[in-house]
Amino acid sequence: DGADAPRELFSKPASRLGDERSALRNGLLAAEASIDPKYFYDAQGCVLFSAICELAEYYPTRLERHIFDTYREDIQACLPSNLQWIDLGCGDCLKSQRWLSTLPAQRYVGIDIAEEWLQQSVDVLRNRFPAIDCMAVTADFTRDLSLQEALGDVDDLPPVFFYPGSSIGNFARPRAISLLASIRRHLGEHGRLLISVDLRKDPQVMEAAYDDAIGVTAAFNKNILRAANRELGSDFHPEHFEHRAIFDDAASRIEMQLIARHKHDVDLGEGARRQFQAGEIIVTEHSYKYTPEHFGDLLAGAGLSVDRMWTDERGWFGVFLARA
Ligand code: AVI
Repeated sequence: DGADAPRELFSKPASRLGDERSALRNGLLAAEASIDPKYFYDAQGCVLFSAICELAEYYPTRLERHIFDTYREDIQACLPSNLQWIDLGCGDCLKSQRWLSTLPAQRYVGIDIAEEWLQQSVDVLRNRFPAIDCMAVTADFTRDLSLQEALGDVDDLPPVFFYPGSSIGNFARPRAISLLASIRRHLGEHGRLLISVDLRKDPQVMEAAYDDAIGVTAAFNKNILRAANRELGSDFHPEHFEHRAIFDDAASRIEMQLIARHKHDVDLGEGARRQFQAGEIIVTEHSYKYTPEHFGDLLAGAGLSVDRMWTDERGWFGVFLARA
């Protein structure tokens, strides 16, 4: 009955759902099998991801909080004096709450794909900040960011796009550039993009962040197979796969993999089957790690220029402020 289907898929037309299902199945049938990381974030995956953010090994969330807390006033001083705060992938809106307590924001626009959660989270914000005009937009902004109506006249009220958490790091360059370019198109003269990204460091530190000692990330990775089973009617057994995270130095990215423990067959639904050999890999995620210079180049590739950058004492994580 679809009650367990990922929420993001609810309001989509049947044809679009069919396309996404085919894309998922084709990815699993390809010579180098892969699953789009968007399938991580079903109800169980969201809980596991929250747990990842609390792990000793997963430094990005903690460092971002540290940078925001340390430089909040400094960052704020670089933003327009009247603004609308555009929260990309707002989730529970908690990261933005800290900013809205002190920012001269007149409007808040929270954008997320998880519709039910989004309404609730934005209602909480509305109650807490009655002077701010809060609105919720359900959209997969990573594919289509058309916000003309929601933003109104950006010269009157410059938008500050807030894209934290190094989420941009999960996109390869072409998609990252196309998303950043679509943000740029909405900025106007005084609008800004406040975006965070994980920076390159000792590979051991990065690999541990994606392969923690108590196995939360392994559970998060394997959970994607349950999401695939729900979507495709496939019969993956998560315990037949092993979790691995490796840093690919040349591509400057962590690659998360699921490796078949032994040879076995998987029914992929609609008559499709695939045999996995022992050691065969399904790629589930890339998480790009940048130097500040390379992230500046990426922004420049989308027509954005860096105003300022803030980092932690070790230079492990970066917060960038950019303009058109
Ligand atoms: C959401 N995203 C920025 C996380 C990351 O670090 O790439 C997803 C994640 N995957 C494993 N751990 C965290």
